[in-house]
This record gives sequence, C-alpha cells and structure tokens, in this order.
Amino acid sequence: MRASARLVGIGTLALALCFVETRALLISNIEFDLALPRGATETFAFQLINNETDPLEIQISLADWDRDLYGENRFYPPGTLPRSAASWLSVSPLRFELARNEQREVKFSLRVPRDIEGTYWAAILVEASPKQAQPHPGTTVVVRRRFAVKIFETPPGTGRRDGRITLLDVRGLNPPNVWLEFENRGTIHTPRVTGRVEIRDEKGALVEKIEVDSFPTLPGAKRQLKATSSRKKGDLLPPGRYAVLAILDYGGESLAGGQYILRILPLRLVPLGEAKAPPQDLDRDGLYEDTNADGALSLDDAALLGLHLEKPAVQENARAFDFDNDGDADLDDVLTLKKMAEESR
Ligand SMILES: [Ca+2]
Ligand SMILES: [Ca+2]
Ligand SMILES: [Ca+2]
Repeated sequence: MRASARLVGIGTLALALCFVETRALLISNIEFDLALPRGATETFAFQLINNETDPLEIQISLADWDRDLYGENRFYPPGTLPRSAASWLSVSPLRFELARNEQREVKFSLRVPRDIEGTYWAAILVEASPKQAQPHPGTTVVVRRRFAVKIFETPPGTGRRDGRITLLDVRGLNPPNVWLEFENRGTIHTPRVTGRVEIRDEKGALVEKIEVDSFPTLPGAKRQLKATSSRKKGDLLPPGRYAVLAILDYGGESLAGGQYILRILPLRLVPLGEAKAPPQDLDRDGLYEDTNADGALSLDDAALLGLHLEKPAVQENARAFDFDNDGDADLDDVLTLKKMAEESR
C-alpha cells in the first residue's frame, strides 16, 4: 500500500473564506492512495499540528469530492457519488481543541467491501475555526477554514485502465495554444497523467514539442487543459499545414493519442473602412494593432476594429487581430487593443 507522507502547510491552501493573517495549521498527510485487498479493514492516522498563534477548534467530517473539467476540487455530502468510499470510513476524534503548538492524531479505519472493482474514494474534511473565548449566541461570525484529506482505495488486481483524448484543438497562434481534453474511461484513478504535444510540418519534421503539465483524473472524469508553446510572441509559424499530435501516458497498456490538422493561411489584409492602407504591425510581433494605418497606436484603432469586427476583412485574418491569443477575433480583442492603446499613451 502507498500512503503519501508529505508535511504540508495547509495554511496556504485555505479556502477563499479565509482572509485572516495566520501562521499555519499543519497536516501530515493530505492524500492516502491505498490498495487494501477486498474484505480488509485497516486503520490509518494523520497528524494535525497547530502552528498558529491562537488555539483552534477542529471539526472532522466525511465528504465525497471530485474535480471539475479544469481540475478544481468539488465537495458533496458523503454518499453522493457512485464510487463513494465514505460509508466505509470511520474517523475519530470528530471534534477537539488544538492549543498553540499542540499536535493531535486523527485515526480512521477503512473497511473494504468484498465485491468492488477499481478505485473508490472520499475525503476527510478538517475544519478549523478560532476557539471562542465565550460562546456568543446569535450573530457571531466565525472564520472557518476547511481542508481535505483525500482517500483513494483500489483493491489490487481489480479495475480497468482506459483513457482517451476526446478533444484536441489549437486556439491562438502567437504563441500556439493547444487545448486538450482527456477522459478517464476506466475504473481506476490516474494520479499522474503525463505527456506531450508535437507540432509537425507537412514533411513530418518536428517543429515544436510542448510538455503537458501532469494532472490527475478520477474514473469517469474529463479534464481539459491548455498547453502553451514556449515560442516568443512574434515568432510565428509560417503559413502552411501542420499536424498537431498529442500523446498522453495515463499508466495503461497503451498511450492515448490524438491528432489535429492545423492550417495557417497567409494574411490578406485590406484597409478597414476609410483607412488609406491595410492595418499595420508596428512592432513586428505578428499582431496588427495599427488598424487605421496612421502609423501610431491609439484608441481610434480599437474603435475601428470594433466597427469592422464582423467583416470578412477582420474575420478572414483573425489571427492578425487575436490580441488575447485565444483563437478568434472578437469583442475581447477590441477591449485588449483598447487597453494596449491606453497603456501606450
Ligand atoms: Ca504588433
Ligand atoms: Ca493607428
Ligand atoms: Ca481573441
């Protein structure tokens, strides 16, 4: 069995509710990735240390959790999710005080049913609030912080690993932004999916390799992420046809792969409205900020772009006006150009 043993200062992971200047509440393990056999029961423990200046009231509870498409944790009442392990857990103590510099052990036992396959999971929530000198009934505002100790259980020899790349797209070219979506179609969680994106030219030669930041997935979950090229702004891929390949290793027998064909057309810029010349790229970074071609960047350029935003002159050359580099020319780009003009004054 594996149980990660990291001493983490969770004061820095506090939820948005916490604006109070504190030192830290330390927790010895924030993740237990267990592999008990089916039918087994075993007891584990983690330590809480109050490294703050004031005594704390600690409350322990169970929850289900998963991650949204972008990897953010979401919490639910215990027993909400089909693969919840919350009902297999019993924890003690559930409520106690922790004096300054005091350390206390929280024990939990996990009772694994006999008929399960793959990963089941839950979380032990640790809620910390400042100890009240006297209980104030009614309107007291208590600043409460919540931390999760994640528990995974995968009985050895059970479950199935399967994963697919379900979306691959290029949104933004300066520098290239590659969007990926990976779906865990198996019944085992993948603590660390790693991989890379390759951009190859028409002859198959590698133009660029982008490492994908590793990420975890739960069974049945999808995860979207952006891999951004390290090319400098203005170091443009020449017009042409490219193959964008994504290869992810999720720990299965094979890798998950995907391919996207990227076509970059030459720009065909024409004057916008009454302008005397086509839009100009004043600093040669591949973005054409001087839309009225008067030789300077000003608020008029943003206004003119806004006026012609839906016209073919803009939309067929969208990458020239994609100031926020998200793969389109839209109102956000007008606002970005306006900000650039304001900042250049
Ligand atoms: Ca420019
Ligand atoms: Ca101008
Ligand atoms: Ca854009």
